[in-house]
Amino acid sequence: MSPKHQTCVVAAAIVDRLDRPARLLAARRTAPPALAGQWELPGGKTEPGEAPADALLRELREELGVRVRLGAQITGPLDGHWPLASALTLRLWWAEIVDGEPMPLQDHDQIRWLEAGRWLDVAWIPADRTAVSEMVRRAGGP
Ligand code: 9L3
Ligand code: MG
Repeated sequence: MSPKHQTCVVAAAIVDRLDRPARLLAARRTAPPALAGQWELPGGKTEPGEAPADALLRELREELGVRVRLGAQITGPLDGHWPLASALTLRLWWAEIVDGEPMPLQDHDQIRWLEAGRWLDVAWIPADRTAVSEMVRRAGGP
């Protein structure tokens, strides 16, 4: 299957403010068993025919009950995507909440705002940890 037809997983690094991020939102998964208890940047799979950014807005509405504004994409090493443990790849965007208070409505049992300097303090899913480490590294760079 060409990448064009592959299911894409999309997720958001929701921060308190896009122009000067300090706090980052982490969400703890309840399923599947292999990932339950691990923390992620919230998001999910695109549906057939759905644009990635639209899928992300839908997922964040469903999972957390918030409406967000997307910022820049956070590019990973695979054509801009981040590797996942499965055959899937992950696309990430910065995001800022414009409406609603985030709540774990489905797929998560806890959410947590991580303060500046503490973005690696939770047990991230390995793929997400790689991305968050790189985000921290880039923020500290020029
Ligand atoms: N996944 C990894 N990191 C993330 C997200 C949102 C998803 N930040 C992985 C976990 C699942 C797959 O992608 O194996 C599909 O995610 P979902 O649709 O179950 O949220
Ligand atoms: Mg999800």
